[in-house]
Amino acid sequence: MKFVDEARVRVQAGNGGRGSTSFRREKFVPFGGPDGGDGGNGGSVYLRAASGINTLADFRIARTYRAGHGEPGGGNDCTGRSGADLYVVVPLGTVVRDSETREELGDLTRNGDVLLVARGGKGGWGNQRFKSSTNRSPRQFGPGLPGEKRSLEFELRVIADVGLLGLPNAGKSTLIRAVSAARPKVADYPFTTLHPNLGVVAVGEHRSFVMADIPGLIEGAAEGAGLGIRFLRHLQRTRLLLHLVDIAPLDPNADPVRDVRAIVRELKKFDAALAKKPRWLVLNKRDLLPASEAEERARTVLRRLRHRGRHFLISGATGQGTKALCEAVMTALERPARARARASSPEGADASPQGAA
Ligand SMILES: Nc1nc2c(ncn2[C@@H]2O[C@H](COP(=O)(O)OP(=O)(O)OP(=O)(O)O)[C@@H](O)[C@H]2O)c(=O)[nH]1
Ligand SMILES: [Mg+2]
Repeated sequence: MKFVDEARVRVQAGNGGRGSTSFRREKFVPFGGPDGGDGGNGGSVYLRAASGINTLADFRIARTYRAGHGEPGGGNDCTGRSGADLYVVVPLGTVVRDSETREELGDLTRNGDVLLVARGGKGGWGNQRFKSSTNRSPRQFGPGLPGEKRSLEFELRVIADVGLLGLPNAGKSTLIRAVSAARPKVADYPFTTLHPNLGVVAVGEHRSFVMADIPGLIEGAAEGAGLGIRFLRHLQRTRLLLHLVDIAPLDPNADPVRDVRAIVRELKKFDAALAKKPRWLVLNKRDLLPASEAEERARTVLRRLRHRGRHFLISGATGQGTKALCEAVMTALERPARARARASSPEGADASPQGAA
């Protein structure tokens, strides 16, 4: 199915039913008094997150989701039936905003999370509620309140622990294929990947993390170059970024250092918080060079970038170094949040050349 990560929908809760005006009429009971029941409440509209779906494609056609109306009250103190609530199922990671006020109404990140988006109208009072010592045969009734109506915007941000970042052709999809069961297309032209792919990376028994592969990023993406930067939203929930760099680019004029910097600039333009996430450099395609030259190039790139975070020299194609990379990612994710924050600060940054194999 087509991947869609933005949608607009309208939701309309049910109206409350009208209260009833009725009087008790019974043999041998004169002046039976008012007995009009209340109207039923209108149904509400809720969103419910479910893990089975991973796109907003179902919402491509804008439509209105309506809950049921409450039924009118009846005589003999009968309350009207309430309108049925409506649960609209959305993918995990859906951020919900009111289109008019721009207010964020909720973020559904866990399976089964429920969010009320339009409250049903209360049923109106039946006439018996209006009786008093001075008005013993009231004819008033409550009309029932209208249900809430809203226009919503959904934005899907996939839920992953680690995100892959890099120029087109850096080898992101090749890496996720090598370490998980995800099967995104790999090809030697830029922008092969057009939407995010998620893969579960198993590291030994009962230890795993979720990796997100997104379309490649190029300089000027914030201004719309290439596929733009909108896909970066899918990295916002991750805790760690793996920045893939091709150390043996085909183009003789390509400069990996300049490219890394360009990507960091695009990250900052999109979201300063994203640019501050721990980012490890993954120098890829080592199989294309003799080992000594690959290591020499890696050293040069790291020195010129003054990269203080961790780095790895791998080949997604042959799998060399990918196991060590995944082990390190897993260990970093397992560390308590406080220790992680310390490790990613510049002072605590890991300057030792570990994981270089
Ligand atoms: N020799 C070698 N080739 C690689 C390696 N990793 C990727 N490639 C090749 O590089 C090309 C691009 O790989 P992809 O995995 O599609 O790159 P990507 O980063 O996902 O690219 P986009 O989806 O366009 O952003 C393909 O021809 C891959 O076969 C590697 O480690 N070694
Ligand atoms: Mg790709």
